[in-house]
Amino acid sequence: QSRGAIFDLDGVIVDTARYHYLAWRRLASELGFEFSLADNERLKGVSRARSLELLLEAGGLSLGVEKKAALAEKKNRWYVESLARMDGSELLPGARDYLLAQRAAGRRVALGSASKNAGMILQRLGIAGLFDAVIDGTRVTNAKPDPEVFLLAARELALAPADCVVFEDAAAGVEAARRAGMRVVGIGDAAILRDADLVVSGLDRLLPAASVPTA
Ligand code: G16
Ligand code: MG
Repeated sequence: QSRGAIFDLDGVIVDTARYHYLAWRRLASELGFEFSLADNERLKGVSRARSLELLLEAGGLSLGVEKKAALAEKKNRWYVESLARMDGSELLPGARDYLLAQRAAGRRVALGSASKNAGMILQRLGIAGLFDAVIDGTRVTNAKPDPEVFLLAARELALAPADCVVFEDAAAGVEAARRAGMRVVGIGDAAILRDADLVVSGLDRLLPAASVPTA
């Protein structure tokens, strides 16, 4: 039985991937190329800087450091604009109930996200108070699949990595959790999340029937 539960944000608690995609597509369009939803798959769970590299690669562009910094900032402005309209209705099914169930079971709960906007997103969703520790893109140097984000989360929860279980939707995140020495529940497609200990389609699938509201 694990004593700590560490949750990824995008794809596990909320579907911000849609907003990331719209902003990246707008940037690609300004740069003169198309960026499809299929192209966007590779950007999931990956840092902003690395996402831009993948986008430019898809468009066959090679740009200088300063230009890239300006483009990443522009994309982030559009993304943050779209977050301003976000509220608790955008929580993925079962997310709030599952976080509450973890706390009720006495587990310590942490966020382990690549996003530099995670704090604001938790506030907008109204769930910031459900986390004992929040480790996000502002606090780590090495992006997933490096285990840094999850190791830091365990340390802040004052737990050993072996006492923690990670919930992740991206292959890079599953690898990061493995490298941290943690068990991992994949959220999404078992074919993509092959290295997870267990894969379910969403946190709602992990809720006991008794805690699913009947009315
Ligand atoms: C999320 C998304 C990625 C995004 C990254 C950085 O990660 O899945 O697509 O590029 O955060 O986000 P930002 O530009 O807001 O710093 P996660 O780890 O929550 O799945
Ligand atoms: Mg994710």
